[in-house]
Order: sequence, then C-alpha cells, then structure tokens
Amino acid sequence: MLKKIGVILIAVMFLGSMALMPVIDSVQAAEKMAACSCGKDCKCEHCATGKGACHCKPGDKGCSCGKGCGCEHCKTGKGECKCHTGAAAGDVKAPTADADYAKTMVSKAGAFKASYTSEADAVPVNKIISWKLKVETADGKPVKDAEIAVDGAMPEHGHGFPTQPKVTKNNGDGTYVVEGIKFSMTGWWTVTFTIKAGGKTDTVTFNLQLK
Ligand SMILES: [Cu+2]
Repeated sequence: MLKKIGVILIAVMFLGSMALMPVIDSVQAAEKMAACSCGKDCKCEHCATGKGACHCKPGDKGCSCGKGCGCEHCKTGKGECKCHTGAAAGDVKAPTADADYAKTMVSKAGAFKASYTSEADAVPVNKIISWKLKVETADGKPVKDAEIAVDGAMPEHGHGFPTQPKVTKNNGDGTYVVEGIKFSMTGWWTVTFTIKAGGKTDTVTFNLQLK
C-alpha cells in the first residue's frame, strides 16, 4: 500500500514538472527579450531572439527603419520594411477635426500653400483618378516651377498606394496634374506632396477619410 502511494506521488510530481515546463520556457524567453544587450527595447530579430546584431537606432521602438509601422519587418526584423514614410504604428489615431481634412493646407515648414481638386467630386475607392494640385508661396504667389513628388499611405495599415502616382503636367500657372492615384480601400489615407521650388523643399500632407 505504502509503495503504491509512493509510486503515485512520484508520478504526480513527474507529470507536474512536465506541465510546468512550457511556463518555465516562456519565462526564460521573456527574460531573454528583456535582456536585449543593446538596451534599446526595439523589436528587431536581435532583441527578440538574442541572435545577430541590433541595427535599431536609439529611440526606435519598432525597427531599424525607424518607421515603427508594425509591418512584418518591424515586428520580426526579417525582410525589408516596405512601409512608406509617414506610415506609423497601429496606435496612431486618425485626425478628428474637419480642418485636418481640408483640401487646402500649409506645408510643414510653412514654405508653401497647396490645395487639391479631385477629378471626381467624391474621391472614389479602387479607381485610378487624377488630382489637380495648386501650389502657392506662403504669401499667395503661384509657384510655377515646382518639382513635386507624391506619396500616399494608410498610416493605420502600413501600406501606401498600389500605384505610383506622378505629376505628369505642369500647367505653368502654379497648378499641376497628378495622375495615377488609386485609393485601394476605404479608411484613413494621407497623401503627401514633397514640393521643391525656389531653393526650398517642404512637404504638405492631406488627410482623407474614404467611405
Ligand atoms: Cu489599408
């Protein structure tokens, strides 16, 4: 009888330690993550697994690309970050004020004032459209010789346009034709123009909420 209880006790202890093993494993894994030697607390491969080198810059919370946009690369450190500049982590909140969705905006550093009109009244989803962009100096003079680059993003999703829109025509009066814009889904989009003119480079970002 005593022998039987002894065997059962040993069996219970053995099974108990087996059951605890995954817990111990995950505690060790958590310790390994916290013990990232670079001390940057980013989520790169190095910080997640302790292998390889950490390429994150100090202050990076996401990944070495510095965009922290939550893409596969930013989560695991593998592959490449394909997020556009301006794409941000999932906790980014869409603007709420009507003014943030205005079709006329002052550029980031205040060099230009830009406004857009869409060829379609309501901006449609999944259709290639063109915009007309009007660029003025801060004091309202038309900017007729700007070099303009276009980039779009869904900051909550970490992706941009499926197309590569371009300025295809300078109308010579401070307005420019932007072709190839395609919003591939509903939701919050940003469209950023990098404007280079008169020795200045500045960016202007429009917000859109597509339904
Ligand atoms: Cu999206």
